[in-house]
Amino acid sequence: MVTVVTHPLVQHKLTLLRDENTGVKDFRELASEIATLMAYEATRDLELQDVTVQTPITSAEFPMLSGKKLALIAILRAGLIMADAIVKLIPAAKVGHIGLYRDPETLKPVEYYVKLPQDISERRIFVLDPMLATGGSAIDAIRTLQARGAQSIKLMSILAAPEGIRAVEEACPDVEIVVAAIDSHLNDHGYIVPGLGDAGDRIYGTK
Ligand code: U5P
Repeated sequence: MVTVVTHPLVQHKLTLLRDENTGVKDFRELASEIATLMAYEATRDLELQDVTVQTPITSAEFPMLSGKKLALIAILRAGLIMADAIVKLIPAAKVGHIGLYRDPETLKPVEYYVKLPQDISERRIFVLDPMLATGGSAIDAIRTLQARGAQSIKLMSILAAPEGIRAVEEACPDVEIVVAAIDSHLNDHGYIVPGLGDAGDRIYGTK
């Protein structure tokens, strides 16, 4: 299942994010804000349970989050910005990291770092990577998580290519995908068109 977060605030901020004249500082702020707004949508189905609260006026029942705890899994390095933003909204979430780089020749992901919360099988997991291009990185990260017992996984990407969506849907049919936009296609170098360029480089100013 794919959810596109069409909220006007998200779409407006995404347009600013795409602009090549948007500098590092604004890019980071916008990416964080978009991730926060997307998290609002991606967590819509969290379970609630009533608890008793004493207000200054009276005692009554009110909803609080219940059920499974959350884990945010950042795909390094661009996913970090999303994890940092979302953990502010959900401070009880644990954060894991999966380090992948894309081989420039084969465009296939190479895994170089994995550090995950131990109780990953009991958590609702949000895999975070701002760009879903070929889908290779996301699929690799999802398989790594599933091999360690992960059951409930959502993939959150700010921008996706149709190729990446199809690849994840095929390889991981149980994984829900939440994006802010689906662009036209991938170019020969695996970049999303029209896209926003290399998310990691734009966040960290490395190009
Ligand atoms: N990536 C970008 N911009 C693009 C396409 C890919 O930054 O237009 C980077 C992202 O950092 C992401 C990875 O981590 O490549 C996703 O590639 P893929 O494995 O989905 O092809």
